[in-house]
Amino acid sequence: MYKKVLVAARGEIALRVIRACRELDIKTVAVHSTADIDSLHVKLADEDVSIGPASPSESYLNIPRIIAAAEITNADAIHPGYGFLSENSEFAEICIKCGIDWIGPPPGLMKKMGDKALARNLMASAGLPVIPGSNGEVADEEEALRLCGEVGYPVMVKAVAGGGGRGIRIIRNAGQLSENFHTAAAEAKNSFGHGGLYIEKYLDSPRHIEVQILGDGKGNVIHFGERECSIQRRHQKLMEESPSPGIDERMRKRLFSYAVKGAKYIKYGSLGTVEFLVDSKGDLFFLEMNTRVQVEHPVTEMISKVDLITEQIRLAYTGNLVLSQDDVVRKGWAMECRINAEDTDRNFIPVPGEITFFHPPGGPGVRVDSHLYTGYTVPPNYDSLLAKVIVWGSTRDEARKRMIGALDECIIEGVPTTIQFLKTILRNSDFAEGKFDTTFIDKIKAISVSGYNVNGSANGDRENGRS
Ligand code: MV4
Repeated sequence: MYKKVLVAARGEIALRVIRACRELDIKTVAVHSTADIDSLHVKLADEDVSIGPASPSESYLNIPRIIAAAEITNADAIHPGYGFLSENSEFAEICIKCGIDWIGPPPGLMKKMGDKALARNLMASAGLPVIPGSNGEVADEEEALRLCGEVGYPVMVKAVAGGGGRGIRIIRNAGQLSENFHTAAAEAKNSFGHGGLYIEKYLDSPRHIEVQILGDGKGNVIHFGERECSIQRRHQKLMEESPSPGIDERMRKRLFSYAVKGAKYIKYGSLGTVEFLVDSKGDLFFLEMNTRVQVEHPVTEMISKVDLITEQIRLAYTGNLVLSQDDVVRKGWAMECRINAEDTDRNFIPVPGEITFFHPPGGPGVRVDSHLYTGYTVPPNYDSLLAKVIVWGSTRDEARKRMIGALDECIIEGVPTTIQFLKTILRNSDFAEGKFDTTFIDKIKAISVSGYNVNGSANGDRENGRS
């Protein structure tokens, strides 16, 4: 097994990888910017290397500095976590060329799946249903106009190099297409370095459901079930759960079959997630494939009792899948809430600052993945995720109620958090009945803004677990 792994990540996911390495008796190297010198992942790693100033481009996105840290600490492998360089195929290639193992998919596959238009074509070739739209990148506005005429409005114009909601627009008519096509291309070029666009029929009010897979890169792939991810605000997932309350067993089996089929077709290696949209008619379509571990992976770990990060590291080292599909037994219901340092009274603006008091929830079926500690200062330079609370219950309602209790217990003082907003969602009757899709947050915000009080007193609620 590896002797030493460099964790090229920060925050809670860096801690998560360090914990998996610790249980595999692997020494860990943390890299950190000067803004993260007091971070928990630095404290818990066996070694740490300061790689530069707070700015991501000079630290967590800086390939030479991360490679240098791996070389001076003699790390055998790099785990990228999520975010930053985790889906950067050039970084993966450089690691491998420098003789450092990449704990992730082969760079060529990362590159292919990072081209969202190519990913669509590959999955269509594998026999997966894809959303009607362009066959690859559209050449110019004329081709886009013709295609939209064929597909029918509304359509979604998406950036080939985008993903996760970045660089997408809903276009409702030809006039809007002319206005938006060139700005969308320019924005994509500016954001992703590539201005290519592709087109898909816009699916109204879909559910966003993803399937966790693990492949050995030789054509063997297993899945760990689905995750319901429709509770999103501006393409940022707020809550995830498994199983999905919105599909039946037949649909579930189809999702698994397509996800495994697609991953086998491209000979996928490592952890991966195949994302689908399920429309109101119950048709499912491939959306995109993520070539990294996801924020929401603990939901799958809670229902399958599999340590996905450990399996990913084992697979990177041995090249073989230890688990068979029959080894994956999913039981009960799991839910995850992402707690962010955001002010819901001010349009969810991120608010960094000192955590003056932190008390995580606990008890049966409650897991907290967080890098917080009392006295820690949340820097302004990175994402606003403070903690993930994940619960398990034998039924969905048991999980939902356990989550409400866990959020009630969770005390985070010093910065505003989204805890109360999350509880509003959990208490909503449509949510409680599993009746929601990707438009839910827009609907609930309309409801909650009217009767919702961020101080939590309006509904007799407790702000941050304090009365
Ligand atoms: C779509 C869609 C409907 N039709 N594509 C793409 C990135 C992912 N985060 C969400 N994406 C979507 N792609 C087509 N052809 C609906 C979504 C979508 C969504 C779109 C807008 C606002 C919120 C959303 C939440 C989940 C899914």
